[in-house]
Amino acid sequence: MDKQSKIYIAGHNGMVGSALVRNLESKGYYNLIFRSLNELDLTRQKEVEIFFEQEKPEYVILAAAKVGGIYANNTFPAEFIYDNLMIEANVIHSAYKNKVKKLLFLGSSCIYPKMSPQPIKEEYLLTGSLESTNEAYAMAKITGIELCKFYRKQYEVDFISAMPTNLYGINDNFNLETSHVLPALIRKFHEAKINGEKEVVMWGTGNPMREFLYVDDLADACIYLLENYSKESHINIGTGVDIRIGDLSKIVKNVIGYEGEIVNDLTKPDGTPRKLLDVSALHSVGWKHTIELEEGIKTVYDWFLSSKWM
Ligand code: GFB
Repeated sequence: MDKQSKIYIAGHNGMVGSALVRNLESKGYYNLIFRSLNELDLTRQKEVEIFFEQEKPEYVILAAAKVGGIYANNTFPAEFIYDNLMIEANVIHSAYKNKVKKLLFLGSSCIYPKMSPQPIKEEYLLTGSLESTNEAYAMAKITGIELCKFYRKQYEVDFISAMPTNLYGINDNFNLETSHVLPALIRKFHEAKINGEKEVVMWGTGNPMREFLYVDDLADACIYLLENYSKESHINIGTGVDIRIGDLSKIVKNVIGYEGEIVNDLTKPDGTPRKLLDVSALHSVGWKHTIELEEGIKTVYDWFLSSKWM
């Protein structure tokens, strides 16, 4: 990739897409193109075809997706599978038709079997049953990997896939019904502190383990892979370290300075017990994360205090 390469970031308004734009700009890439949802609906095949024929991007990062936390995934599975399948199929096919030099598809660590051995190696894909709370999303993301693999095989295109672990960062979704755990806890502890509430409710038992990567690290890894990785196999992106949700809630509580109690809502699902990624392939390519969890949470909390969510 040259600094003048024409790079299309699909999903540039989201938490991941906006971090990709920041990272590319900081590295001097200036020929970036994007479209907001009301300009281009990626689930509409014709719109995507016209966009690619007119713009002819040289590189594509597919960070557009319907995403959400455990409750949203479990409650709206039809939307999660349909929207994601359509986006992936339309963008990947148009990228092939319009001779895109390289495409990076972003998936998720939930593609792996629920009971995978830990840490999870790339080759564990499709070796067991999926976690039921996010099966629809996982099926769509697995299909995205397979699309890249088969277009690579049949058409010899340089389409690669990366599987990030659980992400967090600025521009995250803090809606308590649809968000992931970290923004939810930040918002809950903050509001409880401000309102002098005696307790904060955490979903599930607090026993599941999760691995968290700050979104600016993820963006840096993506650009690094575009510049340095061209293999058929998808590659994991994570820190290689995980934490109990119960312990995570104590860190967030301390960062925010809330002094009340934490109680568990056992009517809410735990989801998969553990999904720690094996990041040895990523390390051997030459990339490692730099932002540790507590530091990242402090940055997000500062951002949250002056965001639209306040
Ligand atoms: O982040 P999260 O929603 O998604 O939940 P997953 C992680 C864990 O935190 C679960 C618990 O065990 C939740 O029960 N948790 C505790 C909470 N309190 C809360 C809360 O207030 N809100 C939320 N949201 N969780 C998602 C998948 O799974 O991970 C997606 O559904 C995607 O498909 C994403 O893969 C990365 O880690 O369980």
